[in-house]
Amino acid sequence: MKISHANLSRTIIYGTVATRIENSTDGATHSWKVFVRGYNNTDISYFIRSITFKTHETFANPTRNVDTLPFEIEERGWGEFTIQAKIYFVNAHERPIAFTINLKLHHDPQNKVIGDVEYDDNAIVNERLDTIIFETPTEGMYKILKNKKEPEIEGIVLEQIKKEKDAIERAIEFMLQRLKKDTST
Ligand code: SLL
Repeated sequence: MKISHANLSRTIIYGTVATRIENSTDGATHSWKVFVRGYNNTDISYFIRSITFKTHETFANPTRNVDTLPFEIEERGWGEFTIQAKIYFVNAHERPIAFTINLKLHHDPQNKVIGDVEYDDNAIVNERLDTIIFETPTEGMYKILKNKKEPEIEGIVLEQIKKEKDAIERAIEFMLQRLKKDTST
């Protein structure tokens, strides 16, 4: 059975963190990690059963499934690429969700740091915050989510989310005004 208009959501943070390897002998220039975690590193395993990370064909066993915390894999390498991630939920009937994570080994203006946890000064971090919306969850999933409170997002992260939301709203308003103008001429 499914519950409609459940209006439940969960925040996740995902990304990569890399550090340069000095005097490498095996061709690897960086050690890196790809991860999916909770805000402030809170436990997300009460609703996520496992996460599959599909790396690059140049790696041995490119597809790896992680079913215990932390949901991450560690590697060494020399190049950047896009990782395919797929989240499987604790209730096996809940549809898995798939998305991509960009592995970054170099500083880039596109890289973002959410700011809820600390990293080494020289780490190359690229993170995104996202919300999983359970619009019509299975009954089992509904129960799991309903019985547990999400950590509250505070401080600078909350401000960032608000800013982004405001920017989106301004963009929508701008488009609407433009459409109005176009149709009236
Ligand atoms: C590039 N399009 O050319 C990318 C591919 C692949 C990175 C990057 C393998 C490490 C290993 C590795 O780092 N692959 O085999 O140990 O930049």
